[in-house]
Amino acid sequence: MIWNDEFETLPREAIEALQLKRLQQTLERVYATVPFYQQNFKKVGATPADIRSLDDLRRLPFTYKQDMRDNYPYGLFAAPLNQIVRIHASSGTTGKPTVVGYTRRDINMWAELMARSYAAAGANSSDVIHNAYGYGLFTGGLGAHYGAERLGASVIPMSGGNTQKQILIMKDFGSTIITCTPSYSLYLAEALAQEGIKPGDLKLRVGILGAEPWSEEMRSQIEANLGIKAIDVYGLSEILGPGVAIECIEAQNGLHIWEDHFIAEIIDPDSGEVLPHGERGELVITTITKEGIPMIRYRTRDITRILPEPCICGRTHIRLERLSGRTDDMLIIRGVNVFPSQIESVLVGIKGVEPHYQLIVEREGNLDTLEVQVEVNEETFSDEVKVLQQLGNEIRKQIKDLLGITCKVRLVEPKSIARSEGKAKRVIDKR
Ligand code: DLL
Repeated sequence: MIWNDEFETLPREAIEALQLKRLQQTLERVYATVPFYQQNFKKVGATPADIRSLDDLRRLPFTYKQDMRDNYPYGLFAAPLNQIVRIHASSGTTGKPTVVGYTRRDINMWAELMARSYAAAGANSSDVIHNAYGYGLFTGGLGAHYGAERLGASVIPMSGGNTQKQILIMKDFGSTIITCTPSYSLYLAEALAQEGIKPGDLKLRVGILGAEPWSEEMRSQIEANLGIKAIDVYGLSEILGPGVAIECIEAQNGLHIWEDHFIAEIIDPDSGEVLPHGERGELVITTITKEGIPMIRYRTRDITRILPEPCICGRTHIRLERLSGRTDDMLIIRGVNVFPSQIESVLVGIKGVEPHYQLIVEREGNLDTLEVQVEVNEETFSDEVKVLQQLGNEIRKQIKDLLGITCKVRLVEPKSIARSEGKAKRVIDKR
């Protein structure tokens, strides 16, 4: 179902005209209210009035996560605190959190976009939405919650953790949709299997999964283990939270980014040059309707490309290819760029191992080393040493074939790698 037919199916020219109008309003707003932007624009000798076309946007400087830290906590807000009704923050791996504020209108817009996203994922007002994203400073919980209410569905505010209780509620309350990270959905599947609950025993039919990179192979596994359709949802707190882009259930191929609220550019992360549609690079997003903390050309660090072809679902908003990782969790191992998701795609395709893994990167002398730790399943674990050796060799060979790097493979006991209730920690970089 298309939630907002008028806006989701706008012809391209109309989308672009709307984007330009909203962009100009946003630029006026930040220039007048946020000293950081005024200074930034002055550095390149531009004022909002100079941005007369969407192409002119590339004249403006980028905004980085570091700019948010430098203006911590409220320095980039474009509305006074008495108009801010909600504050979220993302923990970040280093240093201070990045803080975002929403006006009442922003919260309303977010609920609308999330409702739109649910509808694109095939949800409707009869659904029982089991929301296992964490509630709190993280945007996942409340973002998914408000959208589910806006859709008119029945939302169960589970938050993360307490897997036994999740299972009980899921069974007894008849949850039809689960919202959580892909890694947690696999963990849930495992816990369900352990209790002898089969997918058919539940009413679950769709998972709306995001907040971390995952692979196509992992999707197949989740769909099989839980008996659901797994839909990829993307977002980031700096821009909004969940609901920036989502796959439609019709195609499950690329995430529609809501272009009446965001302008997406793909750039070469090194040169900063804007790349043509279809080329892979770093996603840069400009918000064009936000009041609390508008973002101009925000460097997401997420890697994707724009799929400009029309989609079978009838929505006209462009699609982003599944996000393959970040420029900054991209590992460089002996000069080779490696995304954890690439290794995952190998592991998921191998019989006898579970999709629970960790990558340990170290440096011995001048040489980077990669160790892939992966769990084997119960059956394989009790097999002969020879079988395990063969399995390790097979994984090593496939990774070598795919990436051209040699790694160490350590097969570990079932359930020995820490499970996460939120974003999985895949990489331990000791360099
Ligand atoms: O993770 C918002 C969110 C919540 C999205 C629930 C989807 C569902 P942050 O904590 O600010 O916000 O982290 C944002 O997570 O820049 C990506 O690197 C990564 N990410 C989010 N969704 C996906 C996805 C939330 N579908 C960062 N695929 C982003 C790959 C994703 N990476």
